[in-house]
Amino acid sequence: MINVAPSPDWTVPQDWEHFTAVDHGVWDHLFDRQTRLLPGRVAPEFLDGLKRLDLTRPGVPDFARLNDELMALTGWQVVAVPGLVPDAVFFDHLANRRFPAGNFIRKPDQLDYLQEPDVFHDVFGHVPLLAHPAFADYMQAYGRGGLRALEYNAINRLSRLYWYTVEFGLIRSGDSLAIYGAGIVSSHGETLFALDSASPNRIGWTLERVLKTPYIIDDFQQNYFVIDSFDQLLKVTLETDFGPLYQRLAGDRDIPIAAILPADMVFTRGDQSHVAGARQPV
Ligand code: HBI
Ligand code: FE
Repeated sequence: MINVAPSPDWTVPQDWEHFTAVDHGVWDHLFDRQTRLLPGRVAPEFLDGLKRLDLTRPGVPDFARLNDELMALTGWQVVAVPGLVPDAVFFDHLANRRFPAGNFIRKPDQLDYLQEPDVFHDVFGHVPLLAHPAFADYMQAYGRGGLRALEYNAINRLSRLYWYTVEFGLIRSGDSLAIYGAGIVSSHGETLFALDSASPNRIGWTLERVLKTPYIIDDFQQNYFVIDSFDQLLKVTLETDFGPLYQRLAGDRDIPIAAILPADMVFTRGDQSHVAGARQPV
């Protein structure tokens, strides 16, 4: 990658023409693998977004075309960035309904390996739900909250909300659970693990619980948090004044990463029924 002085918002032209046939082949391979796996496992709103945004067309998506559709649906846009951008820049994009997407794709020998988010994770993983009005508003609220958290020195705490919802969230779907987090839906291994493995905890989502729970970035998650609906996520986030909450939580210890608390609603595998405080069978 060429090192250029970044523009203040870190965006670069997508320059769609720079993607090679090999790049498009990687997209198609990953796309086919995930879209075979996802029906019945992912929130229906995700599949709906894929279809409405015409993401089923082959190849790395051309952002100009994608943005026409996305803008019309929810007023969001996708902008290209070279890779990870500073927190303040990332939050400012989200607060203005722009999603920064890495302007590169993993190599064919790295299909399951990612050091920085690439266009497959960012666009396939994140963008379909941006076509859903409640989720679209939630992402903007998160961006605004991030800018505010910078002032409170509370990024470490707020980033857990993003992690356990936008990246690794589960949602109730009838009597069972479905995935919606981009880190899961863009990963073959974690799609299976998050729903089927006996090892991770699946816990009813509450805002305070996730703000107090650390996470790991280099393996499948030990905790997944389950929302009732995207409306719930949006409502709680909009109605909470995070400033006083950060202050109140400041003295509290984090919850050990794999712990279950008596107040937790724990979802069990199989029948996916839930029992407060019960540990799921292992
Ligand atoms: N930059 N491009 C990109 N993508 C991200 O997901 C991202 C980022 N910068 C910061 C960041 N995420 C997170 O550290 C914040 O959510 C805290
Ligand atoms: Fe992501």
